[in-house]
Amino acid sequence: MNLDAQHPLNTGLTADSRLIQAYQGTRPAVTPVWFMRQAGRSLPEYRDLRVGTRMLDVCLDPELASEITLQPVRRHSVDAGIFFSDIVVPLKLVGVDVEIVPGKGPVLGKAVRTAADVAELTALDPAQLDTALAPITLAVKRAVAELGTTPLIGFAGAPFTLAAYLVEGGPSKDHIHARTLMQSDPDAWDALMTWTADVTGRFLRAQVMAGASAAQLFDSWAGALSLQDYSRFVAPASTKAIAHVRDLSYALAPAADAATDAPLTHRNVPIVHFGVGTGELLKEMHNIGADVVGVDYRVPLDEANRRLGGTVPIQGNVDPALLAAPWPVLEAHVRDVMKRGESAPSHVVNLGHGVPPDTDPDVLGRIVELVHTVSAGE
Ligand code: 1CP
Repeated sequence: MNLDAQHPLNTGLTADSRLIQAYQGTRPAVTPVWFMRQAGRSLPEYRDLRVGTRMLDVCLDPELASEITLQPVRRHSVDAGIFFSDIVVPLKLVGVDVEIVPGKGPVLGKAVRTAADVAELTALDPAQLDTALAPITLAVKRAVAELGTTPLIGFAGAPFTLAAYLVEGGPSKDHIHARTLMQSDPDAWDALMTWTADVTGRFLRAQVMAGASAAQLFDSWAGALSLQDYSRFVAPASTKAIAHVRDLSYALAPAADAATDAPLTHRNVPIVHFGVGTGELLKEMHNIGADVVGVDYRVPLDEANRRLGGTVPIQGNVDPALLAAPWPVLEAHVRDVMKRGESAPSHVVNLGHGVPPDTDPDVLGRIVELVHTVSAGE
């Protein structure tokens, strides 16, 4: 389905941006860079705005959510905004009892541990989201209107990462209850994953329809799984989640010197897939229908590219721990990441996971400058 004519990919505002070029597999003249968790606690202006507010209330306030989305773009001149929200927002909107506890993360009123719990959860109708997502649509529209030629990335949690929170009842280290459930009751697991894919897929689609130029699926905790379990118990649901945006396309404006009756070229909205500790899963994570694979800091990009077969645009993989290292150490690391990234068809510089909250924001600005000047050969 072609996105509407006002969408920034169709108006031409973002279709030729460095980010979208790189996501489409073309190496732009200057390498694009953005940071996972670039909005948030590392920014004093974010901390000021958040005083006395609850995280999920902020996510559902279009003015605040769009403002926070814009803060890191203004400050760091990154090549993309990432929509400020959270992976559990669609769960909240469909009626799940979930809160985001400061310093901890998402906490559920009740853990989903049995087939009966799954039946109770999946009785909540994902179609409700089509109206409940209105504040998200509004926030995306506001942010996109301000971003102009800078593309906005929409995002959602992959079914497994969301299921890990649902089954554990909150953050956990090795997601052991979720991994038990998939093996001990595959039918209940399948019902849970299918429902979650529908809920999170609708959240992602709403963001792209409202103006996001790319979509990123975060399967942050997929690295807890073996390749075999990932393929059997997770990949099919991630494919279902992505199917909600896989059909969305835009028309490339004909080049100025091309004959005006030349047929328009349609491109799919690019989809990025990222997880932590997923070095063994990279190929499978591409195969679920993603265009771009995000790589954490554990696998060097030339090796990641080899594992992916040499044809897949990659994103990553500066080690977040080095953001607090002396600049010469960090600079050498970023240059090494860029060098190794040259092996892939195209590369978007990012971190191997999110910005740590105590990061000096000036360091992020210095990385952006370094990536842009080094890649431009200045
Ligand atoms: O009060 C606060 O500041 C709460 C901290 C916070 C923030 C800023 C949470 C709670 N979520 C967010 C925003 C957020 N979450 C964004 C947008 C900001 C940006 O990227 O610039 C995004 C993309 C997410 C996605 C998210 N939430 C993921 C996937 C990405 C990742 O880091 O792996 C996950 C796993 C979550 C769950 C979550 N929400 C919040 C926390 C602290 C956590 C992780 C908890 C845990 O370790 O299990």
